[in-house]
Amino acid sequence: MSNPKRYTVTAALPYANGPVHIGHLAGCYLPADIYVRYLRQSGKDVKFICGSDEHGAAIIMKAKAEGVSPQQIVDKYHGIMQQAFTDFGISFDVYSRTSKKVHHDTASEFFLKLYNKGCFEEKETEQYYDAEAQQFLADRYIEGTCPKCGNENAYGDQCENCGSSLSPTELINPRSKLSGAAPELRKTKHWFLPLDHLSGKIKDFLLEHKDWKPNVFGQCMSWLDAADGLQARSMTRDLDWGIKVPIEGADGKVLYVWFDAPIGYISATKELMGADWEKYWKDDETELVHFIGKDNIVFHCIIFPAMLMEHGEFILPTQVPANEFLNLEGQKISTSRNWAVWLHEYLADFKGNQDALRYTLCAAAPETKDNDFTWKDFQTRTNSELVGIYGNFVNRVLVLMNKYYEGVLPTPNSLEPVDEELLKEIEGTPAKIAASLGKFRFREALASYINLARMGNKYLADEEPWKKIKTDGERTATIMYVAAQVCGQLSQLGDPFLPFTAAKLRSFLRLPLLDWDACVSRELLPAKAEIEKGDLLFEKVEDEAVELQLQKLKNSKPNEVEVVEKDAVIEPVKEEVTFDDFSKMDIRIGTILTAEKVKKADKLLQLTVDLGMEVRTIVSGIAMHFKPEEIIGKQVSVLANLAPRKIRGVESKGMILMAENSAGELTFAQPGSQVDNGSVIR
Ligand code: B3M
Ligand code: ZN
Repeated sequence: MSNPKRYTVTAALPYANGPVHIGHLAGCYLPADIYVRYLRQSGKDVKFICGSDEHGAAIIMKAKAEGVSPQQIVDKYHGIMQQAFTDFGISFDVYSRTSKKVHHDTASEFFLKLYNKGCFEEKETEQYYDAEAQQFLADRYIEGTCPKCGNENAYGDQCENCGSSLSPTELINPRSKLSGAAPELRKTKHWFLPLDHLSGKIKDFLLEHKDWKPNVFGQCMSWLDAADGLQARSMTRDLDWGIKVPIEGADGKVLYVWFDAPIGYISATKELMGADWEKYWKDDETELVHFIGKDNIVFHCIIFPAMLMEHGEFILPTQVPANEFLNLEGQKISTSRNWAVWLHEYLADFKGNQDALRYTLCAAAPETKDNDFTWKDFQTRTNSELVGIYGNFVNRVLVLMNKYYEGVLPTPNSLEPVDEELLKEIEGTPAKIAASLGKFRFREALASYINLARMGNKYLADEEPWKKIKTDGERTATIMYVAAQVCGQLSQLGDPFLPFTAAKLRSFLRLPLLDWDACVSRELLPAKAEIEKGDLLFEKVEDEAVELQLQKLKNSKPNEVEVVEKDAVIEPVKEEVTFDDFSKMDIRIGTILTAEKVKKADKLLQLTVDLGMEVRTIVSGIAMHFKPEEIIGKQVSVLANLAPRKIRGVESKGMILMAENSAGELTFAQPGSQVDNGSVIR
């Protein structure tokens, strides 16, 4: 839309089952905030909508793991997240929660409308049921191997490795997260959104948005073009936590969390605007922008739009600027392994230093591909760019201005080309940043902003007013006047990126926050304006602080609660056997003498093992876990009387015994100390 009347900007509703970390910020909340601050400053009518997503199996699982009620979980994390967002300067107009009545009502009405229009297909299907736990299993309660990429820990609704959206029955080797057992299929009734029948409409809609970021548009197209196309998706679940399905005969069923959550954007707008909410959702001249992380693309670009289309009264998203993922110190951020930088902890450890994190997260944002956050990089950027260039420049200007002119801006004299050049840059920067932000290129926008500080710093260093003051008062006045204009512009255009710093600087300069268009000026501070001496804008990040954070990460124990939630797939004990059964097995200790890869078989190693009485050839499927050279000489347990088998043309006599954890990692079953080869295990 070229000149929309208003903007509804949403940021993904975070699940209220854990605090916010830097990955969330870089992927979604920070770019959304920058964009909205910019729109506000441009005088646009914009509402920035967010809130906690308090339904779904993710919440129930967390409650189970912590041994408290789902309500206690959402209350706790809603509070932590809301506080952290506020303290970090994420300027939502409303931060609601999906447990509110307005949301339950809105989502129920939405469902009913679709139901009454006959939009749903009512289907009796077979669903996974955990007989031990006596309940149907929500998608997130089922894990298994992704049929698309082979990731062994894919969820029933989604594979986080390849981004595919899945249905639980597609998983290979499914297992229940409740009991670890293989679930069984049972009949249950649900209401499906027939995405298969809607795919024509969805495609037309998407094809109008070739302007979306390539990573977003590409993912949408691959969905549509998938061999099996779009599938009907159930909008209800067998669960007892969530919004009750508002029709007869649906006892024990709630709305699918991905049905109710995006409607949460609408409910939150109602909460914010009261009777005036509709134009933000029903007027064609409203631009609807969803900021999300890449794992939410399908829900915002396909499923929610399909819901909105079927409903009929709503506008559709016009932009979905999703980012990729941020890694941390070279590893994937992981809640379960506690490998994260939690926002509330950062805010406590680096008090008053919000902008340093905002700066690094924006400068290193995973805009087009996954990117890495490192504490070293954070330190370098803060110390050399913010403290060394920006802060240093502003401080010099303010101090000199007070020293030479008692804080009153001098009148400039004739301008030299260097002055003109800098003034032009000041004047042109608002448009440059605006152009970048219009394309959701936040890194580029920030670079233009910081470039201004860089140029100011260089100007001052080149012109050396501290020397000229002794010989050339006229020239010095001009230099100081021009340098002050850079400060003025930094204090204005900084609001989206570094709001705390920009506000501080405006207070030193005694400037209000001006309209973006008013910043297209080379004189934000007229001669005779009075400014203050101010104070340092940024704090240096010391080596010790970095060391402390790295240490914290190193010591970060897997979060036990989360581990229970994610990895508790300890295999149940197999059927009982008699002692006789057991004693049929001949398990011996042997030493691996040689090991080499089997040609054209990625997983196989061919070993020779000294079993005391003889040396055996054994083919073992462990090549993905061990390099041949690292296992030679190791003592291992061997099932010695397993019937010989030919594997890839090699006769394998026996089997190496391994311990496999729930993550599929292998270690040898080994004697505790060196023993004679051929020793018997019984
Ligand atoms: N709560 C998923 C997530 O936090 C989900 C987003 C909802 S947006 C409507 O990744
Ligand atoms: Zn996958």
